[in-house]
Amino acid sequence: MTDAPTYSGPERILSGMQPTGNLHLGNYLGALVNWVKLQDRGAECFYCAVDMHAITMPNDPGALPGAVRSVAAAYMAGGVDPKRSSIFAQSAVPAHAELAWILQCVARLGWMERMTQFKDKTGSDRERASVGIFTYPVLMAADILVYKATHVPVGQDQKQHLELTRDIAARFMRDYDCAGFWPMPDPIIEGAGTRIMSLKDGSKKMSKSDPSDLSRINLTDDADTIVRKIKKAKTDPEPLPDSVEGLKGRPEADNLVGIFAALNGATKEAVIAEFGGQGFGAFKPALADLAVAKLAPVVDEYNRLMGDPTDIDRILQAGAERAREVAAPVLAEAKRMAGFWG
Ligand code: AQP
Repeated sequence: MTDAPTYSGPERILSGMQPTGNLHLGNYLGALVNWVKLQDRGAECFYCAVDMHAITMPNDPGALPGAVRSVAAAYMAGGVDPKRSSIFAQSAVPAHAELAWILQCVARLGWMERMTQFKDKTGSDRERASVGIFTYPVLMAADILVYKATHVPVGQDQKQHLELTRDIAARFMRDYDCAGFWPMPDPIIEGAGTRIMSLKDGSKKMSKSDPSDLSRINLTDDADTIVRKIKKAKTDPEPLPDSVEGLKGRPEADNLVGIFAALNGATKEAVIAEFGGQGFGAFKPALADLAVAKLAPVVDEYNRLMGDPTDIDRILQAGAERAREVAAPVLAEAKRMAGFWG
């Protein structure tokens, strides 16, 4: 018996963020810092602003193109280099949507119904949710597979969607008898910042759509705002514990320690070794200083880039051209295997 062929193509990196508001510290520490590091891996990188995902929830179409530019500027301000990575708008590459339809016919309803983010995002209002918010993990699978991406740097909340992508790829290759056509994309969920929580409620993830701006640090916040938000962040009355285990059951303390660790490229153990036993009166100013030192250059660069929207558009155009080039043969092959005419 001969072994089924496995994927043997080049490594490729793909990830994206929704242009649904200002990017925040969670997006930055959970995903963007890893995107930047991965540019040194030698693999081609594709980083898109997923505007097709953005319309799954109520949104302002007039603001969407500007939001895409803002996301692109935030990527670059955070360290994504357009000379080494393709930065583009998802909607500028129609292959995402075309492949998504084929993959919707491969994914099973039962798989989709297990997606926890759909339940979180729609809550009790499920009947009024768009079909898009239900099927968007399949579009995400298409975003990844259309480039044959081998690695996908994301935050913890996207782990389940990556597992779904692998299930869809495996099922497609089985149904269409094309083992080795797609890689099994690996999530890269690394560092102390893979799940940054709200500054106002340690049980909720930091999110663009949280109505309270005090719940998050935006990548557009100036130094005074960052300091104020950290000062107002929810904590408990106890000093920081002497060991990381002592953070259990203290979600807000755990979150602030995690943010410090992620900003410093360190571990929670290292933070506890330095601040264990100290109160938030001492820890918060140190965290605020660190956050300002790390984020102020990003905010300055973002503001500079946003001053020249024409240049951002030029980068988005070039990125989309390269993305279309890579996606076209993958889509053509998937269509051929699905038996489409022509
Ligand atoms: N709180 C977080 N901690 C760590 N990583 C996070 N990510 C998002 N929030 C956190 C990661 O950022 C990337 C882009 O996320 P997204 O913008 O596409 O969508 P999202 O996960 O739905 O982010 P938001 O902020 O919660 O947006 P809204 O409020 O619009 O739904 C992903 O890699 C994600 O894991």
